[in-house]
Amino acid sequence: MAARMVAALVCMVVMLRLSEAAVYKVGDSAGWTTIANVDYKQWASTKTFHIGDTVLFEYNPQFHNVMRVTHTMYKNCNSSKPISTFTTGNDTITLTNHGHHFFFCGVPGHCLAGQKLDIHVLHPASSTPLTEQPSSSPPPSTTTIPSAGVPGPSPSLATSLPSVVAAGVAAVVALLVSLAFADFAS
Ligand SMILES: *[C@@H]1O[C@H](CO)[C@@H](O)[C@H](O)[C@H]1NC(C)=O
Ligand SMILES: *[C@@H]1O[C@H](CO)[C@@H](O)[C@H](O)[C@H]1NC(C)=O
Ligand SMILES: [Cu+2]
Repeated sequence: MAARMVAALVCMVVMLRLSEAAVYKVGDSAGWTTIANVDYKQWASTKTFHIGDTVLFEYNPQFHNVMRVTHTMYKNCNSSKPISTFTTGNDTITLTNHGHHFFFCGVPGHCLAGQKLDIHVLHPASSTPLTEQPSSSPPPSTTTIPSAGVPGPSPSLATSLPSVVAAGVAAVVALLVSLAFADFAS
């Protein structure tokens, strides 16, 4: 019962989050630029991005652009093969999947000057507890075997069998030994 209530709450939180898709203006009032010395890493670290959120790049398109790139290109400020390029000066990009989204300005020197942005969209982790719900079906009925010696119906029959065999062998050995001593004694 409690588990179902928790699951329902998690669902509600997820739905609330989805309906609250936020718009983040990159660099806030400074926008997407090199002259204001915006620390875009710092800017991103103060936000929690979710799937469905939008980032807005606002800049003068005469001086800047936005390139979406791979991690390798991001690290090296390599603008030779961007995934996509935006040039309007008012570019909104909706984050549709989790993980890292790498951007920089493709104008020579600007990425190296720090005009680069790594947006980490969180994995929708709240969905994982849903898969771990305790099963609502009744526990599998156990048929008790009325045989002595074998301890109940064990799911690990393979591991319990050798010990049963060993016990049997030991019993036989003990019997033979005791018989041998009985022979000597008589
Ligand atoms: C930039 O990336 C391209 C394609 O991925 C590659 O061929 C080139 O060698 C890279 N340049 C540098 C300087 O890393
Ligand atoms: C940027 O685009 C949005 C709509 O996508 C619009 O509301 C806004 O006024 C635009 N801003 C500028 C500076 O053009
Ligand atoms: Cu630039």
